[in-house]
Amino acid sequence: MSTTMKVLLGMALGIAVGLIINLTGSNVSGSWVNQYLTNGLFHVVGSMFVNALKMLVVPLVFFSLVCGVCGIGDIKLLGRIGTKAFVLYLMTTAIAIASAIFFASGLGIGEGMNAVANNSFTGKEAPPLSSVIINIVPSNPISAMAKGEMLPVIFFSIVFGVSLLMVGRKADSVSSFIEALNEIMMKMVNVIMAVAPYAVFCLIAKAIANLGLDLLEQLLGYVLVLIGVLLFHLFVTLQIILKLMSGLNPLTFIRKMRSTQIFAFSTSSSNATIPVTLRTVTDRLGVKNSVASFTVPFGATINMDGTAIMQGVATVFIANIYNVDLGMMGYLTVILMAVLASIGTAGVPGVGLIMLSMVFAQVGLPIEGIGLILGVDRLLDMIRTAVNISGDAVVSAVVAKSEGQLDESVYNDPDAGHHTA
Ligand code: DAS
Repeated sequence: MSTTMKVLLGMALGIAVGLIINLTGSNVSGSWVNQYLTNGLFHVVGSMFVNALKMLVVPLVFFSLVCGVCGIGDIKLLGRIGTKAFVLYLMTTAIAIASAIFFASGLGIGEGMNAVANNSFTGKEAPPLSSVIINIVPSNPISAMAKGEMLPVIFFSIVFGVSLLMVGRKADSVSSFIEALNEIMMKMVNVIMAVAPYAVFCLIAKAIANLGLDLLEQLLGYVLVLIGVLLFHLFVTLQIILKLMSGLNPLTFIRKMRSTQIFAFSTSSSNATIPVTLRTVTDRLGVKNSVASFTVPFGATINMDGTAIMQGVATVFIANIYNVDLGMMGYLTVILMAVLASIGTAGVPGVGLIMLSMVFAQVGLPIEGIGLILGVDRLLDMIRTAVNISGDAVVSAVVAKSEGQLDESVYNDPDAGHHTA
């Protein structure tokens, strides 16, 4: 049985057990159910899993970012094409999360729940945006890593990666050592995610036992709004950007990208989809390999519009569930964090959720809120990964067109590259 199915099964069982506890009124304080199950076993297992997610964040971001920058291969590539791609990737991600926060807060998902966070809830106010920006540059990178301050860690990782790239061959041993460590981190994500079905059972059972059917309705709202915003971004926002910035036909793009999106959906991994995205972007969209071979892997590492949308919708949802008013500054910080988090998120299953703990910590939301959405995340990860790679393909086409590196006869030929699709 696949991890996705196991997580869904864990969620279903958690809902059933949680509802039995809630509807039979067994969760009254002082009852053995409350003491040994809801705030006992379920709380302990769920909190340990959330801690394990947080444990991965710093090393995952550092090694995947340094590898992502080193993967550029040639510092000159960071020139015109790299700058265009980098700016467009950040722009599409910022638009994605801004639209997510706009729709999610406009639709008021999670409002009226007034859940009480556990004592682990920091409740700290979101720091003013000016101090967030100043603190991007760490005075002590090791201290920033030790404290899990992610913006400085991301800044240090990028500078370290660029410097490593500039040193060139003399640092080859360091590059391969870091690549090995990055592989280890990817494997560690799989190891932690293998426990997810059991953790989902405990986290959902505890949440439903405490919050009852209302939470289920709110969770449905979260899922539907998130899917709606993901599809809006994929079929409206990205297509407007494609049309306005390259003049290319969006309908052709949507038709030709379908098989690649299905592959991304089934693997939940942008990294695993890189070869398929690369082949589609070159053989079917007509992007020259000299551009695609840089923009596609670069995008798989730093560009995650779908993930940023999830982080925007999830932040609004959890803030409403716990009745926390983030305010405009709070949401601007979320946009900055999610854009930077997407830079640091390698394209493997489940990492978007791991980075969500970083966004929550930055704006003072209870990390345990992740437990409320964990059960549905595996399924949503499939959809947002398809959105992530579509964003990579749009930017690749726009950059290639602007550089005269896109063959429009291939783009407009319905059968181009069909044999290799
Ligand atoms: N599954 C990740 C990817 O490969 C995205 C995420 O976890 O949000 O793009």
